[in-house]
Amino acid sequence: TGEKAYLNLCNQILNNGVNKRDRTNTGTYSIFGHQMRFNLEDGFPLLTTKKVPFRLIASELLWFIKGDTNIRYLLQHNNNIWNEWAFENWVKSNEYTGPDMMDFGHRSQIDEEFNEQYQQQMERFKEKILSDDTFADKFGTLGDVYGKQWRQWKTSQNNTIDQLKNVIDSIRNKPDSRRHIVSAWNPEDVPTMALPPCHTLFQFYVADGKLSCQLYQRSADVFLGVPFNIASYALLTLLIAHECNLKPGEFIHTLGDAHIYSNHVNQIKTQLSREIREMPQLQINKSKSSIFDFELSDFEIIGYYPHPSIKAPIAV
Ligand code: UFP
Repeated sequence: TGEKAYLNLCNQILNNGVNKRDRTNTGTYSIFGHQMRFNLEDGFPLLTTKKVPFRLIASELLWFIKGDTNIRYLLQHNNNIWNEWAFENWVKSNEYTGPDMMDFGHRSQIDEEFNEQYQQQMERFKEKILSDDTFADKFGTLGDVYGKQWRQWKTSQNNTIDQLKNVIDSIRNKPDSRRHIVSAWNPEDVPTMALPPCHTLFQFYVADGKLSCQLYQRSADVFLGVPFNIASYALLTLLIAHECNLKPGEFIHTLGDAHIYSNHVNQIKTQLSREIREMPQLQINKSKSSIFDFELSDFEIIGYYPHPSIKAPIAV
């Protein structure tokens, strides 16, 4: 269990993974169907064999929880992880007048001169999102991403469903229910989404006064994505447990296509050579109860002394 389970997954993929082509043309080693368990009573599952940026994970989760789909909130918290998706809206629009940004994701990784232009335009874009309301409304929104599906699922009757609020109510009122589910996978929206949800569906479970959560993740970038995904859902589970006066149980992470990109193999080997350190603890501001009221400053990670971070190119 815990970090060992993560490192075992990495080993399994390196040893048994099938060399498989993928959408990004990077090439992966992949296995299908895998499960890891993290006991949240032991501590907070932030990996220690490389440094994982909790601040980014927490601000992204708070953004989902608010039902916000505009990157402005993320930028206000110095979080740049969704920028490229919004930037694409802008550079493809007729309001954009700068140098051609076609295929910026790939080109910025292989062409140094282009990368400089791209960074410049990205800085301009961020500045405008932060300072110009109309611009932010127009180009900062990402549409049907997690926040939307969790809080404002569109129904055929033109209403919306607040899945997150409903699941918290059902955990409180009918803890034994086997229907504590939130789905981000909306088949109607999938064809038009830039990135169909990777964390597809999650379910809660209450027993012995403890709250557990299981996530089904359809596609998992094991080196770059999964360490984030583990910490994000662990945090979500702890926040909902806190609100529902339950103790933390387990986070169970079930993966569909679990892959290591071919250009992450050396990085994974470095990580596997490192020794696991003591798990950190998460402290939550106890004076707040509703998960809808939390801010970044209400969380503190203590006792986190990880090995250094490891850089790797992201597949686009
Ligand atoms: N990915 C993750 N976790 C995430 C996220 C993306 O692992 O939270 F948003 C990775 C999985 C895959 C890629 O490598 O992003 C998505 O590509 P595809 O839609 O082709 O599965």
